Amino acid sequence: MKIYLIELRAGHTGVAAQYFNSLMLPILAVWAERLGWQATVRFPAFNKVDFDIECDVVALSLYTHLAPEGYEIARRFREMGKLVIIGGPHSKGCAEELKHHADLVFDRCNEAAWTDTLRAIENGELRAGGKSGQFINSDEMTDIPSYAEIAPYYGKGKIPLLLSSLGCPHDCDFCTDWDTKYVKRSVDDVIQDLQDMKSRFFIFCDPNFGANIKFTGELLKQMIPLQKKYMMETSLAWLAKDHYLQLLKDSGCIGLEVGIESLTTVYKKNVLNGSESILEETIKKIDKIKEYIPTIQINIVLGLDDDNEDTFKLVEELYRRSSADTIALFVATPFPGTPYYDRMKQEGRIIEHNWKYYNCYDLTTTMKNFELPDFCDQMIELYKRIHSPWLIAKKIFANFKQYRNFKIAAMLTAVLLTRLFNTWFFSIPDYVRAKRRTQAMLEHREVQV
Ligand code: B12
Ligand code: SF4
Repeated sequence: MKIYLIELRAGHTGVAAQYFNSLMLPILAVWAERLGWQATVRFPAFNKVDFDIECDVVALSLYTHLAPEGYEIARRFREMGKLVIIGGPHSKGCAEELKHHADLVFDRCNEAAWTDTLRAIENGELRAGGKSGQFINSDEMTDIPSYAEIAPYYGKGKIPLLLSSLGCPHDCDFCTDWDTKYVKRSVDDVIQDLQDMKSRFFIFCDPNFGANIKFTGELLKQMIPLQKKYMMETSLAWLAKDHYLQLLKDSGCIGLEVGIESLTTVYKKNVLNGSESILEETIKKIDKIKEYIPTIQINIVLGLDDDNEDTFKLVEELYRRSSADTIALFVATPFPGTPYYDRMKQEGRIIEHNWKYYNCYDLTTTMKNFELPDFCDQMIELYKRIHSPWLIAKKIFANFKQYRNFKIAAMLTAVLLTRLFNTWFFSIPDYVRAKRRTQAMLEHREVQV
């Protein structure tokens, strides 16, 4: 039998996202082929989905902000008599809704559940076209196929991604991984994957790389002789010790994204102990990491309940004063299946029900300390300040002064110039539009009350 696996992409994605694909669909393809199925994996935008492809089953992986487009794709395939499966981040906490759009719905998936499902489809026990879809129960995934097996489905010319662990032991209330089990892969398997990987550069896409210090220390030690270069996303917790920073450097880490998340709300993953202000503590920690790792991006979420106007000044100060090279801003978004969503719903604060706005940039809830249009103004100002030409020049110069590496300085220049372009051509116009939209929504709400 034939399965067409699609991870829907936004028409306009960030520059970084165009250079790599995700791993879950190639993993599902490997498991399907082990059963003798033929699998085709694609990562298209809505208008590039191939509806003429020959297949019996379509499996869609959906992010929440792409759910409306995903539902339309599912509808068209179902009209053609295909059995449609939906999984991915959106399905966590949204299974009931998804049952109206798919024949089968997964909110997590391991090989046993996938294999049983495909066998049941082969035997005719699971069929397309029921009135309501069926939820398939699965345990967490604990094993993944090797890189050599995944690579043929991953896509040519893309930066390889690798997982050293699955899930996360932390419980940040806004994250869909807040309740997942943390599972380490075996060090030997990861090293074997790296040996099989031709590319010298790759990215670890673990939800929280380094969550287990002992395991990660062992892995990094064994990576040193391979002389690869890599980047990853992590939290501050384990980066306090010189020993691990040295290991990261020696094993080839050239960049990391640190999820600081907030300067007002404390998340356990960052072990900021509050002995001095979060701002000062964070700056010190970032500067320490920078002694070992040449590029650092900090990720910040704005609009949390403890945030107020001063928070915007603090975020600017954090970027200006620390040696972080880039900063990415996200708006607190209540993704279904998270404690944050449940709380926002309970407090009656969700004002936007169209999933397309759940993209971490648009506004979807009321905020405790802001009128929404004022929040948009603050975002516009912050974007302008953190991407001002002189601050960009200062960041590039500081990086070059510390590392004397032309390649890295050139890469940083390209990233920061793209951010400058995006600020004026996308972010500012987006927040001007968001301001109008929220104003209209709030007026409509007042009229209804
Ligand atoms: C790495 C990562 C990225 C990377 C790479 C993404 C990629 N495609 O690999 C980058 C940086 C590009 C990225 C970008 C974004 N990301 Co991201 N990302 C992650 C991260 C950290 C890990 C994802 C991962 O690889 N997990 C490992 C795999 C194996 O697990 P999994 O994806 O959870 O899949 C499991 C199940 O969902 C299921 N499953 C998944 N797909 C399918 C499909 C089928 C058919 C089936 C049956 C099962 C199934 O099986 C798996 C095992 O149980 C997660 C955070 C997290 N903690 O999980 C966020 C996360 C997925 N990202 C998120 C978001 C919001 C974004 C952005 C919109 C952010 C932004 N504004 O820029 C963009 C959108 C990109 C896009 N596609 O349009 C959200 C998604 C929330 C949601 N409900 O939509 C998450 C969950 C973080 C969060 N805030 O909670 N991201
Ligand atoms: S540490 Fe990262 S992956 Fe883990 S729960 Fe928090 S935000 Fe999610």
